[in-house]
Amino acid sequence: MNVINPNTSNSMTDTIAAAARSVASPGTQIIATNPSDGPASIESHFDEAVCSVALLEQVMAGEHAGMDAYVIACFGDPGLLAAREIARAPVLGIAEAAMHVASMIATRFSIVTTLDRTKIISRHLVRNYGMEHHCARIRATGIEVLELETNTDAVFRSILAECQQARDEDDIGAIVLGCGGMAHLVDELQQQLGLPVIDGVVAAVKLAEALVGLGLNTSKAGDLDYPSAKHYRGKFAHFSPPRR
Ligand code: 2AL
Repeated sequence: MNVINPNTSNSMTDTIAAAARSVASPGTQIIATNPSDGPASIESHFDEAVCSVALLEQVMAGEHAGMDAYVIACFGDPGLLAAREIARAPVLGIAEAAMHVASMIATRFSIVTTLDRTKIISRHLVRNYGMEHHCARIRATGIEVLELETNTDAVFRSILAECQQARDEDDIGAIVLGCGGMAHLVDELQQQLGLPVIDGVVAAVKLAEALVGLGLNTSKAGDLDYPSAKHYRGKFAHFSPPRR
């Protein structure tokens, strides 16, 4: 399984890889990657658009190598539907996985994410995934994505404080963490909060294993079929969808 961190932070990829491996079944090989080109962190629509290009290159390479599943380990699920179009194997986003898992163990959850401006990205996903009934509130901590890598006590305490407010004010049964770089905090947060805290990385890994176990691939009947063959010019020529 290829767990792709679409930002270029190697240390965040290590955090994500450790979380993924902590839940992976013995027969699952976790290949954690990040592109070498692109934004250091993803916290705007622009970051998302730019990172998607390199992310899709990784999925294309994975398809050539016969990868059996992909996880897009960024909470905006950038490039998810485009990745599904070019992949035979299942592709899961961590926001999608976390929200679906949360909705199965609690009727209502809140999302605790990074910067205020990223809330709109989560809000669009909540709507797209039909989670409006389940998502009580989207909360920002004001923490930048790369600050999570500093792993300081202050960062943890800010996230914990926002989660405590969510627990006490939002009438919820679970909290969804709104960044792949929060994966290492989930156990400690859950212990201190006394309610389920869901990290999308581990949720996506387990759901991807389930889909692989069920023998299910991305449907090529309908809108997720491979893009129709055409020529892409210039530096994007290698993306040209082939005739199949
Ligand atoms: C993210 C994430 O998960 N990784 C990243 O670079 N940005 N999402 C977020 N809401 O900050």
